[in-house]
Amino acid sequence: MSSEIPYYDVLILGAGFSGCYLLHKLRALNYNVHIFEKAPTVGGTWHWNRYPGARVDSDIPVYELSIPEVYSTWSWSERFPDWRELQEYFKHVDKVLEISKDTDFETCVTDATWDEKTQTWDVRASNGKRARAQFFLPCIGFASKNFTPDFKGLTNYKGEVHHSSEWPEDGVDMTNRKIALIGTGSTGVQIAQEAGEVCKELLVFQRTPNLVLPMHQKKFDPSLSDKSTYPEFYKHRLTTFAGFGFDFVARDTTDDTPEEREKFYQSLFDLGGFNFWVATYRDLFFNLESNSIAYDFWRRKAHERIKDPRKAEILAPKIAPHPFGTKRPSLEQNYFEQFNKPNVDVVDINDEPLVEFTETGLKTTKNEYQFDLLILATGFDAVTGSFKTINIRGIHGVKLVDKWANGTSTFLGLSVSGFPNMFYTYGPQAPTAFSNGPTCAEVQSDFIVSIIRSMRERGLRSIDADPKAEAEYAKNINESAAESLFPLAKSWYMGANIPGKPIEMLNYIKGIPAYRGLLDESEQNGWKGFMLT
Ligand code: N01
Repeated sequence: MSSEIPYYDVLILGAGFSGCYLLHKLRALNYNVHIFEKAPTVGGTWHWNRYPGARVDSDIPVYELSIPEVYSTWSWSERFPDWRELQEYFKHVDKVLEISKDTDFETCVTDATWDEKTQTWDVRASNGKRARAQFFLPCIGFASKNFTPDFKGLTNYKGEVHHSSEWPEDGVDMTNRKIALIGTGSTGVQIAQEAGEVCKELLVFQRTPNLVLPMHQKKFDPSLSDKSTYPEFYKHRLTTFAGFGFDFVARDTTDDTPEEREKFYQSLFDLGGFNFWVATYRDLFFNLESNSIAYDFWRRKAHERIKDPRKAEILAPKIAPHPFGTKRPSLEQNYFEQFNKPNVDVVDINDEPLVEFTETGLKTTKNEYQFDLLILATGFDAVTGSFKTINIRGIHGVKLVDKWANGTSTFLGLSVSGFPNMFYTYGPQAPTAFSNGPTCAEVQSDFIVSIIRSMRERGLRSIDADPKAEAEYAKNINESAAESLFPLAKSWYMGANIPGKPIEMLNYIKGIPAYRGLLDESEQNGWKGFMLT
């Protein structure tokens, strides 16, 4: 091994939830472990997503690491914290776990190559940093490659333009501005709520309505949180479908009478958060008729709040844009109320498609709009896109992007055949988008740590997924999606938001307990599905 190139047992990419957790756990086992992080700080996605209103949609204490040293010394101020508080949380994580000590920041990895001869990964970054490692763990999140559609004439527009995920650190003053917002995903909804409060005018260009759910934000009194209950809660979190600590009920929608249903739906709305999505009837994602009943309730609730019938029909149309919950519902605090203001409007771009940008605004097939601030909340090349930002090459120099060009295949949503000693977290074919982030990150990280430890104990150098096991796993992902309503929505869950991307289910949809069952089965059977040497 060349003396100039640092060697690590384990090299992690990314200092978000997974990266911090893995570093902590592996360091405790005396591994020589290191992180390369693109950002100047710890925090992963929460370093980049600092647009107005950016806020997590999982509540507290669900959305935090289960590491006692971290949670016992930290208090949140709100049920759903915003990006500022999350950045503070990560500073705390860094202080308690000493993440920075073993991290190279502002180190954007461009290449990672498996070296068959030395059985190590050779990893290079754009700032010239390079390292070799026995294990390479990309923990790069599912939303690190943002997406700007190829809008005609966008470069002609002379006003200020920002993509939500590259928001300037100094912020953008939206006061008294004429703002155009494209995109109504989680990000668009959050920005609209902030922009609507201060703008001169806000135009929201909507292609698909967001079937938003009430957040029911509340302030926390730290003295009231009983941390002694946390260990039990974190165990319980692992037993629920989405790792949130609550779960679907063991009834189908039509098992209840219409009156019982109304009461039940209302109780879920009153709880707030994702309860109406993943603590509802168990057939929501599988039965179109049941799903329509949920949609009708949701629509009635929306229409009660939107005064203008034209806007109400665009924001909550009679015909559901897609089965409820098959695109991610965002949590809102006063989204619909923004549209009750005379200076806030929604433009249905299905009714008047965008034609082109001009120097001062944009033209649709029916109108021309003027504005001085354009906000693109147009999302991400989600889940697999993060891996396209790095040239990852496995056995015989095969590129990961080429392997996945016509469809994703992984084993257990954390390894890829032909890419030995590489494990990723919170990415393709894992519970990712259907899981609370820290839950998924910890489940996968614990499995990865067990593998690495077991290999050391057995004196093994390399591990690769068996291609047959991988093919079987990938087939199951797609078969289970085909039995659900998810393929009926054009969503980033299915890769449908990016032109040309294969349409396929990118996530494991059977929930955290079933996923953990697969990991346990592999571990208890001598890492079944893997080949070890
Ligand atoms: O991105 P999105 P996001 N013309 O892809 C529209 C996480 N996140 O940044 O729905 C016009 O959901 C697109 O329209 P359509 C979270 O998991 C979490 O909002 O494809 N419009 C859509 O409205 C989230 O789900 C949090 O028809 C176009 C929007 O742009 C994920 O990240 C906060 C268009 C993109 O929405 C992604 O969220 C933020 C076009 N050509 C993000 N192309 C929290 O936890 C796209 N759109 C709070």
